Amino acid sequence: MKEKVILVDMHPSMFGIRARVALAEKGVEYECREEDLQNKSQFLLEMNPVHKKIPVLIHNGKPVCESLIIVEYIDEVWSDKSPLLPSDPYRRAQARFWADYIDKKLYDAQRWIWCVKGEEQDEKKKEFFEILKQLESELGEKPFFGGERFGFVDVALITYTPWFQTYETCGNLSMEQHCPKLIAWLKRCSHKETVSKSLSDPNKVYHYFLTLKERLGID
Ligand code: GS8
Repeated sequence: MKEKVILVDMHPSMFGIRARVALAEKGVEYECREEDLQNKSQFLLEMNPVHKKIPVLIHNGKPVCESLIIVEYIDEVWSDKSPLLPSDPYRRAQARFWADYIDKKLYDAQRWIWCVKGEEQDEKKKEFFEILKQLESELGEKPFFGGERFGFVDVALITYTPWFQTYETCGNLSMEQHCPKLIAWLKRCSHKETVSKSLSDPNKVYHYFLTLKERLGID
């Protein structure tokens, strides 16, 4: 049977990137449906009635929601190529731990760009870099979080990297100065075509950020 794969996505957003990278790693062809989150389609509401968020992967008519669950699903279904999660149960648990850490800690911490100013912003920024330092320490001397190979944690974290330029502009800072190991890791990841073609353009991300800020009335 010919596979039918659809990805409901919205380009400058973070989480769709995870599904894009995983599908590219596996060489899966798919149809991308770009969503307008200000005017959600009936299709999105039907495919993700609980959260009503992108990304949603629809495989032969069946929807899968939540980006990390989508990545695991892709890894299991197209298991013959480029494994993302380790086969060893302990290493698999560790990979899930770090991906969960990224989702629980980093998403909130990077929100300093949205609303807080002055001392509060400095505090939040400090927390943000502490989390990135923790991730650098987990990376250690390995080329990728997955070890010699690009894997699940790399996919989980790569989604934030098109926002680095926005963090730099908003915080008047250099990501390379704060976390040189992560920047070197990002360069290694970007050498992979599966990654470079899936990442959002940082300029478009920054433009999207400014538009959204204006719409929300944040200065
Ligand atoms: C988060 C998805 C999400 O926030 C995941 O898939 O990992 N935990 C989920 N999606 C956003 C766009 S990305 O910023 C979204 O769809 N927002 C629409 C809304 O909140 O109404």
